[in-house]
Amino acid sequence: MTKENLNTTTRSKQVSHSSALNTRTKPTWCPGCYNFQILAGVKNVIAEEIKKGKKKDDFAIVTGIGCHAKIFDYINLNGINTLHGRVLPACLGMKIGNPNLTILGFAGDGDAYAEGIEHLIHAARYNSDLKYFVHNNQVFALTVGQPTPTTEIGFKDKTTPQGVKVYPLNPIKLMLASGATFVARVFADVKQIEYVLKEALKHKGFAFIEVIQPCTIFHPDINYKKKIYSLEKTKHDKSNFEQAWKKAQEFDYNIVKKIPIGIFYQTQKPVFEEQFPQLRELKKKGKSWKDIVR
Ligand SMILES: Cc1ncc(C[n+]2csc(CCOP(=O)(O)OP(=O)(O)O)c2C)c(N)n1
Repeated sequence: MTKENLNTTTRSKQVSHSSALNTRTKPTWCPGCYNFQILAGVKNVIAEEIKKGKKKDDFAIVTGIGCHAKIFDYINLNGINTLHGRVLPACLGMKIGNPNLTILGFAGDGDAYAEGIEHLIHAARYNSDLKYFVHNNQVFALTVGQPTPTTEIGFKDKTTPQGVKVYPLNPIKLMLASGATFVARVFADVKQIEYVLKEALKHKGFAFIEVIQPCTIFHPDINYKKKIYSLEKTKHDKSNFEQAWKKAQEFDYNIVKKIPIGIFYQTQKPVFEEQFPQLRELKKKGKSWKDIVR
């Protein structure tokens, strides 16, 4: 494919000069945007996987629409830049088409918790082997900063001049209640992204990863960095649902006293695609439907 194809929604991206994962597209995120941290962390881990023997074509990425979604143009992997709110159905479709793919989804908080909320609940129930990042900057950033379901009470913008009046959604609690088998939250820092993605790749099933990410323009850091502490440095037992539920309540996305980060909960449940003989067969043979259907 040529560079001119970059605006198409589904394509193999350009192989570039320096690293196999780089593209020729220059990032247009704002200077200091935390998306750069997420991009670097993800690329580092995938590059490491490739070094260990995985092929580039073993991975696929799916993004929604928003600032976060530009990541699609900056990682040279196959995938779909899909519709706003529809990251998870696209991921699931790809997984059913080729269960051998390692699929990473990237959504914004608007994308994931507003337009796409129904898919999130069912993705947690299905437990398909997908890794899903939510870039939570607590605003619809690309459309210039309107509140999302996780924006704090009192936040004002042009669409909400009297301030947000409704209590924010707690996605960690939502995921726990929906049956997710891997529930994590990290801060948008390259090391934390690397850590959580490595753990998520080892996990068999749906991995929900929320990334707390201030938006430098529309929702700057409101003391997040100072209030974060790592669950891994406490006695938190990630296999204990009650502990995870309790920890999930420490940050309600409204009043920021302390923010636990790390893996809240991890368990094993049957993986969606492994319950169908046809998909198990594809997996065993390392094939996709296109290899066997004429
Ligand atoms: C179905 C649909 N609804 C609304 C929009 C308009 N829209 C485009 S980007 C965007 C904001 C995205 O916000 P978020 O998902 O939080 O991502 P961010 O830009 O903050 O990374 C919206 C509402 C759209 N493109 N499609």
